[in-house]
Amino acid sequence: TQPETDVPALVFPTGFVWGAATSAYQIEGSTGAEGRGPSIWDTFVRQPGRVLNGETADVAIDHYRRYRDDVAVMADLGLTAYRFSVSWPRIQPDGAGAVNEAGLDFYRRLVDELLDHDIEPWLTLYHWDLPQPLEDLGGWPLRDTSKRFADFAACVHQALGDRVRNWTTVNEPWCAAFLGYASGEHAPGRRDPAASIRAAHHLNLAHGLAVQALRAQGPGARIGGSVNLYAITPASQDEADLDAARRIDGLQNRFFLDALMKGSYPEDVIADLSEVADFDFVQDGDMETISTPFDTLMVNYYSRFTVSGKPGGAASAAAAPTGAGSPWPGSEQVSFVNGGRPVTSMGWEIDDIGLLEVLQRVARDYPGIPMVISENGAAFDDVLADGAVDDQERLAYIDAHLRTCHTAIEAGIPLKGYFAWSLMDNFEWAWGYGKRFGLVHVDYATQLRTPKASALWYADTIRRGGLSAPAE
Ligand code: PNW
Repeated sequence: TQPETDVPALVFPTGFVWGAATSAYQIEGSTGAEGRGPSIWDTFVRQPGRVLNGETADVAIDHYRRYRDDVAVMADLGLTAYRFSVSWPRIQPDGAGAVNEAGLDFYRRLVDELLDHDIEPWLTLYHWDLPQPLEDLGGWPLRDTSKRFADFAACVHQALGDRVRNWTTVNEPWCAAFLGYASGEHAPGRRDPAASIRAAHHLNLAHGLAVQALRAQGPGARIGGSVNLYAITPASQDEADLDAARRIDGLQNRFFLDALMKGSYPEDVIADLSEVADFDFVQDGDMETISTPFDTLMVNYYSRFTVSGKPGGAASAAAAPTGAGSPWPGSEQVSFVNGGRPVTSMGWEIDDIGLLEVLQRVARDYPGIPMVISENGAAFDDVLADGAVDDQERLAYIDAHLRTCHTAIEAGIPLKGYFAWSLMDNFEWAWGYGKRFGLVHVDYATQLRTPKASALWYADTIRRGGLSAPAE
């Protein structure tokens, strides 16, 4: 192998954001501490059969108490930015009204610690931990939840807007709506396709109302809308497979992109959903609210889906181990097959070219919006041996996707940053602690953090500002 020189062959632009991401429920633990209320995930993990091995996130990786150590790890890696989410039930235990200052204080301390280490905080307002009292009232299928979210957004911005510049509204509305309310593999675990479409609309509305609530407090915030996008390939050129690909692209990608960026829902998706939903929940002005201009499209990218219109494949590309319904309302007959690529331990196809397709597609169909990769990464079965984790597969995954980012930037696509998912191993939702996405290994028995080979390589990449030429 060649020695790593300090001049990388693939140089990223000055100011490129080099980050890593986490979310509150997956890392914090201390779920009963200092006035925090219950979230839908606290309820869900206690129901039998919802999470592999019945694991909970009551302790998770104890970040609530260890955040100073974790910021020190980030500083060691040389991250220029850290993406995290705030726990709504820590800040508003009832989901509305009374504010728990102790909850806000935690994020004030975290943000100050980040700023002290020259790490830019990128704050996500909602990463799936809805206060349980709001679910009891109806959850995301209920329109009022969007308004409660806008109030929450205003409250957090009032407390942290002086020191946090980058704000993201709703992480991956597709997952929150369809894994939460259609397939039921995520909290609150409902299997009600009609309700899931209402949830999707109200998550979009929550995004738009939050953009307006933040803007109302002044021009300081740079606001991001989040989507999880996939490259999608039909299993063959048969009409049934082509139609399946159109349907999945419609529900996964265009339903959210068109809403946020164009203020409309795609006509073909509305038609696909005609047996499920009549869209009577869309009120005058909603689509204008949802498409209120924002600053950055936060793109989470993991994989390519290969889809077929014929039975025989899986009901989804990413199904939980606990069994679930379909997360594809109106298109339950579509089946997911392997396209012949290597997979991660989630079974997700590895395809960095898919990331380029996704970025090109957004740049072409929704021109002008700056983009940031807000999540990208892979789970593998890591082995800690002699105090180190030699995770070459994860390193290669991130290397390949960063090369694609460089290609995209060279092609003129306005890509401003990259956040690896995840900074540390953590609670992987329905998979519990069974899947490790971290750059940093966590020993769940001792909470010891150990940077993996991928973390050391990422630190080196950040320090040099780019990547070496590909090995010959
Ligand atoms: C994203 N799917 O979740 C989330 O934003 C993270 O919290 C999560 O840990 C990460 O990706 C890895 O899973 C997803 O079933 C969960 O298609 C499931 C799906 C997609 C994204």
